[in-house]
Amino acid sequence: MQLGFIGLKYSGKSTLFELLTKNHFENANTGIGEVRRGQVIVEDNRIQKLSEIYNPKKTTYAKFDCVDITGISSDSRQNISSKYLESVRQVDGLVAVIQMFDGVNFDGSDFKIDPINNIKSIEEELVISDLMILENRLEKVEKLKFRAAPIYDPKEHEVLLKCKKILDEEKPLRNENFSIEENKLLSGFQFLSKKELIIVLNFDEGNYSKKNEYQSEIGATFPNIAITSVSALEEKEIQELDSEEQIEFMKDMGIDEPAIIQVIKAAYKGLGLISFFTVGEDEVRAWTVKENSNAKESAGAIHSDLEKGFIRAEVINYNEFIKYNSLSKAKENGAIRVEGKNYTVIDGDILNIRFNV
Ligand SMILES: Nc1nc2c(ncn2[C@@H]2O[C@H](COP(=O)(O)OP(=O)(O)OP(=O)(O)O)[C@@H](O)[C@H]2O)c(=O)[nH]1
Ligand SMILES: [Mg+2]
Repeated sequence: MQLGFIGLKYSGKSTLFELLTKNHFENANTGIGEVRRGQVIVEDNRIQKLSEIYNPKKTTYAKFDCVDITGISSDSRQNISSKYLESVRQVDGLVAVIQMFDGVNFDGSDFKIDPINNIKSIEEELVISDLMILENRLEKVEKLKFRAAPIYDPKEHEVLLKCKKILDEEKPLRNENFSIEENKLLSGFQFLSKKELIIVLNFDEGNYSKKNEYQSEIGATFPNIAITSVSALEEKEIQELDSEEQIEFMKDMGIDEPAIIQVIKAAYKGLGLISFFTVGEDEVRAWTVKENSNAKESAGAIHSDLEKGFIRAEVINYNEFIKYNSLSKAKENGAIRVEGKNYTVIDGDILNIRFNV
């Protein structure tokens, strides 16, 4: 899974990126449009607890890949649609960082806090960028209209026109319903406005206390977008402290939940993801799959051999497991279920895959 950070110049993308990745990133970050890649570890108390119980050789948390891009001011829009946005085409979800503190613009003028217009212009840029790609393709498809399949695919033509209608109304594609077939036809275009968007309001210490007012106002204007509030710079400073001091400073700041947890939660929700676990003396590990994945597909997240040779899964949810603290005790109490390939895995399931290669 990959997240891409977008937003105006100086909004705090790199600060948030560094906070979330805890400095697990490549260092290249030089000019405009340059990308920097890193990893966010998905902190999960359940993995910590399982690791305490199993004391395994290795504990592996789920991870997100993140892409940080040096921003461009909103008034050089022609650049934004090309190189800058190209770098985020391959990501699964977009994190838009919105500046909620005073500062200066690219040209040295004073920055005015204006999240609603800020978000609108980000949406606009995503829509324009998609429209450019779509119109290009549409032109080609229309030229091929009288050729035989597979050169001309009327289904593709139809879905492109459907998208064009939405984008022409300046609406993002993400809120529309597409069939599985339509999604397949569209997947190659990697439309940006079709990706899940998460808004992160980035406050400074002075403005952080106004976060609830802002969030509800913005939420009313953009009801379909997940919005969270952070103070990236302050939290980055807090991250340097030892853990007891961290808790105290967070409390002082009125931060109920660290940015990393908030952003990960929003990403899981927005992208429709869940975690399942595997446990043992060698490794306790979290895996990330799409909601509604079945046992066989989930086995495939671990290894393709497990999917191909899938026989059955032994399943117990974490919430049930902690009543016993061991699989053998859970088994004695009949708490472990045996499920077939069509079982829908839910968040927190501990799976033991039986397979045959
Ligand atoms: N007061 C305050 N300043 C912040 C906060 N987050 C970032 N900044 C400052 O804003 C400036 C820009 O932050 P960056 O994280 O580099 O912003 P960016 O979005 O990556 O900028 P570009 O890569 O140039 O597009 C830096 O001087 C940061 O220290 C914050 O939460 N509060
Ligand atoms: Mg940056």
